[in-house]
Parts: sequence; C-alpha cells; structure tokens
Amino acid sequence: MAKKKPVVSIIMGSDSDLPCMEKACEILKSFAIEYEVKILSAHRTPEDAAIFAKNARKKGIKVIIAGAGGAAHLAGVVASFTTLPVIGVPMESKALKGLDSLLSIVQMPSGIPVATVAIGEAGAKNAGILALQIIGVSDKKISEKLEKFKKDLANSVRKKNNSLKNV
Ligand code: RP5
Repeated sequence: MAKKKPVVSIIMGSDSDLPCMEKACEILKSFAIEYEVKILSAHRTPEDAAIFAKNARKKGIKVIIAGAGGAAHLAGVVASFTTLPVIGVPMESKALKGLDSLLSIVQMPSGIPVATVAIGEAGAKNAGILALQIIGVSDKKISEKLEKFKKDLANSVRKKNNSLKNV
C-alpha cells in the first residue's frame, strides 16, 4: 500500500537539533499523523530553505514546525515564503541557554507571525500538539483524539494527587 503524504513538516537548522525535535515527531506519530523531517538552515542552506517553504503548500503540508538555535532565523525566514502556519521551537543553546533562540524566533516584526513555543523539549512536544490542534480544526477524528489526550493528562495528574495522600 502506498505511504500517505505528510501533512506536517518538521524542519531544523542542524542535526544537533534532532534529539530535541524528536519530541515533536513522537507526538505526531502517536496520533498517526504523517510527517516529514528535514535539515534546512536559514544561514547554511538559505536557498534550500526558501525552495522548501515555497513548495510546502503544493505538496499538501498543512503546518510547519521549525526548530533552530542561536541566531535562530529559520522559522521566520520560512514563514516569509508561505501562508502556512509556522510554529517555531527555540533550541536550548549552550552559550545563552536558549534565550537567544527564543528571542530570535518570538520577536517577529509585524506582518509575518511565527507561533513560538517554549525552549527545548517541552516546546518541541507542544509544537507537535499545537500542529495537531490546527489540523483538528477541520479534522474531527484528530480533535476527538485530542479531547482524549487532555482527559488522560488530567487523570494522570489526579492520580499523582491521590498518591500524595500516602505521604
Ligand atoms: C542553528 O545553529 C541550528 O539550529 C543549531 O541549533 C545551531 C548549532 O548548529 P550546529 O553548529 O550544531 O550544527 O542553525
């Protein structure tokens, strides 16, 4: 059987971002959403990044998740070439613990938005969930799965709370 086409692109500036960005892959996989993963750099391969962004919608992509660190321009550059929603994930950089990445991604000037999530793995996971929520606007199956996901999350916290009674 032919493989389904990806609907989410997970892109990142370097292979050093992959361990963190795998958190976005994992959550999409658990919802059976097809995704593609690419290394594209706004600085090192700017032309490839532009070509990718210009063609993403035509390929059937609905959401782009872009992780980058340091002077992290990838999400903003990609957003400048497409009207697809772009979610930026700031990598936890060595020198400034990700504050540089965060500000580079979140502080987009008026006109070109990038939905920015938290620094590091929590952000990568949330980027995946946010992509699912965007897809869920027009996909009932995904929005129902998200309802269940939230209920399970609440139940896991209640379970932890109940176990405190034995402390
Ligand atoms: C950015 O530079 C990448 O997104 C990465 O977070 C950072 C460092 O890249 P490497 O030097 O590890 O390849 O473009």
